[in-house]
Amino acid sequence: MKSILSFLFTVLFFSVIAQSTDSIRINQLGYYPKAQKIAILTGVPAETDFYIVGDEKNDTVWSAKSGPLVQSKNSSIKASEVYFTALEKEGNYKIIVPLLGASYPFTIKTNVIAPAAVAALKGFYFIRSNTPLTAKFAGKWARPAGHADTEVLVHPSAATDKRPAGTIISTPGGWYDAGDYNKYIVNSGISMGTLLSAYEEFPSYFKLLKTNIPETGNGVPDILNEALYNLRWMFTMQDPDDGGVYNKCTNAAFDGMVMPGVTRLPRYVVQKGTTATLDFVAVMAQASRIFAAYKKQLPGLSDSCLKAALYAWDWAGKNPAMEYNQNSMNRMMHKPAISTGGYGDKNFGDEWLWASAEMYVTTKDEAYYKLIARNINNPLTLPTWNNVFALAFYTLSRNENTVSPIHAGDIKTIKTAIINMADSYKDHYKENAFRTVMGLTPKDFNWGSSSNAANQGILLINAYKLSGKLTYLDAALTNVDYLLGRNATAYSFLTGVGSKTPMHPHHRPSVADGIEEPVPGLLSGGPNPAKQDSCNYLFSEPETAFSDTDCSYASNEIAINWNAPAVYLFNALEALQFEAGYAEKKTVAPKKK
Ligand code: 9MR
Ligand code: 9MR
Repeated sequence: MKSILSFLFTVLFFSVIAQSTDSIRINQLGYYPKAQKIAILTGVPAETDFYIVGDEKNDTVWSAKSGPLVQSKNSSIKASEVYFTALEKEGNYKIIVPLLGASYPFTIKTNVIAPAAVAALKGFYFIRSNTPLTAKFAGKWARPAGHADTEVLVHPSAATDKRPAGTIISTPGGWYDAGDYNKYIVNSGISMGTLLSAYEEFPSYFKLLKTNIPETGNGVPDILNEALYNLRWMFTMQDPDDGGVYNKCTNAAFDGMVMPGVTRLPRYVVQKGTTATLDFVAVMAQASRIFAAYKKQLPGLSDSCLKAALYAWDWAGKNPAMEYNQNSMNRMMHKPAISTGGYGDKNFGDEWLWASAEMYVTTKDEAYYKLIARNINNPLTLPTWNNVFALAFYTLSRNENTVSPIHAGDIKTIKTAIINMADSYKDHYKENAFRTVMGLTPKDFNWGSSSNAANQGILLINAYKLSGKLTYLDAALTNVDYLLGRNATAYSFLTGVGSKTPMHPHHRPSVADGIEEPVPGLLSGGPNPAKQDSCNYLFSEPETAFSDTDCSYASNEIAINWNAPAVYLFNALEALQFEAGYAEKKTVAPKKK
């Protein structure tokens, strides 16, 4: 009895401690020396005393009171701000709140976001499909290759005269989409577009970034090496007989929660579609112009990309609105029925815009501009897998110099749209309880909400690039803080990065590999009050509806279209920290001879 009581006491004691630590919301990596520094307290009155102590000697370096209580718009939480921007000295720290205890440790230093920047990109290596992950690159997460996909069946929905149902084709490689083991062209589209754009925006930074993958050191930047792994798979998804692109390479139904390659169920390529084909066009066109600079290492690649893009464009012209509607496909009694992710979308305007923008910038052929002009006046929205409109705006403004001066008016329209949207973020985040751009509206919290935070950050970075105004970058940084822990859940959403990170993502290898820590560098989907998975959630409000259980695919899955904008955002800040004045470049003292 006594031991039960003391056990209960211990459990209670530690859960109170953990809750207190969690009540001090910080960026769990830390802050750049000269950037804005904010932490948020919850569950305490306004103007609560706090101290900041050095991690090792525990001497107080800063003390003040938190701000007034702010009611969050996205939950019942009342928050008060801890503001310590003027603490610029590099070091390891903790925030002490006598009412609560100590925060997780954090660091103030140059390159402070680098662990997240590298890990998020490395995350893509960990979800490569048909490659064995070796200990040299994967550490304790080494595993054999997954699905080979060298014998994939043409599903009846995709049958043609030349490739009747049951034809065996080979479509190996590529990343797994998410927690599941299927490979979807639509979601590859936005993910590849985002990674390639990150490179196109910051080439000199990425030329130096290494992620310890098998290709590292081959003369091609690792972000492009990683993208190329998936690009090679995308090529195989184009029907050589007509240029159209299959929606996905998939099981009929989701695999169980087992390691990849354990199940040997048949794999299929299913029906071609206009969104898949146009996303393919956009990626191939963008890849063609980016890999043109690597002709020595990758001879012929750039030309092959353009050829594939042109062929797919041709198919899309003949099939301008072919929807992938999995339910109606299944109603047509095609066997087997397909129940994996649909990524179905019946609005084609944004895919047409993105594909024509990439084709135009790569080829400078005015014929593509006609389609750009047709769609350009639609409202700018945050990118999602089913709305890639913004990717066209980013590409056109980034490559302004290749756009003919006769379209100067349109470029102005595009820039204004980006700046206006960025203003709506930067002008209001200081009113937000967590002082982040994320969560200005409860609508930010849906399936994959973490990607909204990352994509808002990217929008702001584009605005900074266009205007040179640092306030946009300051605002982008608040969403870095959000993703790394300054949020209503107290989680840093990137596995393995930060003190409190998801331990049970809906990710099959992380569940099945017998290793306690999940595969690192994967961005959890984040709060989603719709809770479509009906799993166990402790909280249900928009910004708290997060469940770190592997059941929860609606709040705690991982996915390539969420990791890609995180790669962009974290690396963009690392790339810009010096020109922004957030940090000073260390001059390395010359070595004495
Ligand atoms: O694992 C699947 C995940 O990748 C999807 O996002 C999710 C929604 O389509 O579905 C998951 O699979 C579940 C299926 O839908 C229902 N049976 C249990 C499966 C594993 O949780
Ligand atoms: O990210 C997708 C989300 O927007 C949809 O609401 C959801 C249900 O259709 O599907 C999500 O995508 C999943 C895909 O269908 C299968 N692989 C896992 C993806 C992430 O959960």
